[in-house]
Amino acid sequence: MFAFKPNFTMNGKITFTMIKPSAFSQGYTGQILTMIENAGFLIKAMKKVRLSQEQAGSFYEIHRGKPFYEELVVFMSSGPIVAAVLEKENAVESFRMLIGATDPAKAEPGTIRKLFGKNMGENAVHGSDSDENAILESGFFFPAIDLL
Ligand code: IDP
Ligand code: MG
Repeated sequence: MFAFKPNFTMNGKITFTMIKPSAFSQGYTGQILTMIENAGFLIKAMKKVRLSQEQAGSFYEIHRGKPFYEELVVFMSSGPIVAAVLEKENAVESFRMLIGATDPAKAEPGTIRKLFGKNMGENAVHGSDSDENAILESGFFFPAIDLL
């Protein structure tokens, strides 16, 4: 019949992002998506969703036990987010450059976190830190078929 080959997920060409509740509620979604597209990323999948505390806790499982974990889980479930899978060559590193440092105060001028982040927690957007996590995080929100 037809062979399902999600090849693009395996070759460093995808990353995963979320527009966090603070940026979404302040009306920055359009501007952030425009910056992402203007930087050469193709949106492969996207949706607005509200995470439960349980879902947010599970997404950020890797940070469980860190001092900011509870605050992060409460914040990420405090309102709607936009989750998206992005495609570009060298996607993970390229996107981390576009968003800037975790702390908006330390982010380079012109980066998304510098422009739209408030503080270390409410830093406007998420970006995957590795190809492996990009695939895991994309799969948390989207079935593979949505990425074709
Ligand atoms: P990253 O988002 O730049 O990859 P991580 O260290 O993976 O940064 O942390 C995940 C998220 O947890 C950050 O984006 C931020 O929202 C939150 N966070 C990280 N460190 C702190 C902190 O020291 N205080 C409050 N929130 C933090
Ligand atoms: Mg991270």
